[in-house]
Amino acid sequence: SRSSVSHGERAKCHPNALARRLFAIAETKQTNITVSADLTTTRELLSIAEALPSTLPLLANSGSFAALGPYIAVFKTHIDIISDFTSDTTDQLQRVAEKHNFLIFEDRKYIDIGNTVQKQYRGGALRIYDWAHIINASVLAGEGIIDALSQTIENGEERDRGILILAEMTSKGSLATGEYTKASVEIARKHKEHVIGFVATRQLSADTRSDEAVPGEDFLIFTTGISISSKGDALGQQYQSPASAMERGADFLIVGRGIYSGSDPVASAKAYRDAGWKAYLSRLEG
Ligand code: S5P
Repeated sequence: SRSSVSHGERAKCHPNALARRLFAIAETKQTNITVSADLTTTRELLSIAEALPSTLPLLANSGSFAALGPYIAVFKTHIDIISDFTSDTTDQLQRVAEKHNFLIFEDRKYIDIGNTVQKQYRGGALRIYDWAHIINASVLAGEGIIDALSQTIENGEERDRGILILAEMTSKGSLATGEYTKASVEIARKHKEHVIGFVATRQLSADTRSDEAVPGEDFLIFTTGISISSKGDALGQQYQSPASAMERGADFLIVGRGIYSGSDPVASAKAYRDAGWKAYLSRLEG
């Protein structure tokens, strides 16, 4: 199965340039970790990515400086929770991303009609298209949303842009199941130039795909709801371990509080990276 193929091999023949770049990053840095940096100030966001002297309570305990850049493949943001956002926030983040060789994923979860999401992606105060390599969208409203986002990418100057379809969710009672998840895969197949994969809790294309592999099809699975120590939170989040997620077919593990809310985010990032990479290597062997 394709899950036993290495990132390096997948990078060689993947049709999408951004996916190739991501596989190469993972291979070079030996990490499949996406940090979900759900922090609420520019300073916190930047200092968790890059070594900045931190006097903030959240990171002050870390002893030295938090700097996750070297240990992650992707840095995931919720840019609309930053209380002091200016374009400088994302300008600086882009600089750090280049320096540490990671991609930026804005977890905006587009969900509206095409005309609206184009404005939300391209413009507004956040100008997400300008700085986020990866975005995600729900197909609740149908296929048009993916057409709309793809069109924005095609008409823009940046070539290294990719879409993940939100095919499942980790929260309790999620309705993103069954037919919805199946439709997510079908829509992705029609938009392979720009849809690089899914946010999902398991390998999806094998479910809807019969035995024969579709040539040129290689969707990336980003799995959220990852924790080494917790089973969930008070608001319905449900966690599985890095090993379990990798077993189910994850390619990239998205970790939020498991990394940034502890007393030593760098040590936590290393622990998740080691667990994720070990599981990846044993999948290659198995
Ligand atoms: O199904 C999902 C999809 C996403 S993108 N479940 C999720 O939790 N997420 C996001 O992943 C969520 O918005 C948050 O940013 C992150 C999980 O954070 P954690 O602190 O629970 O690891």
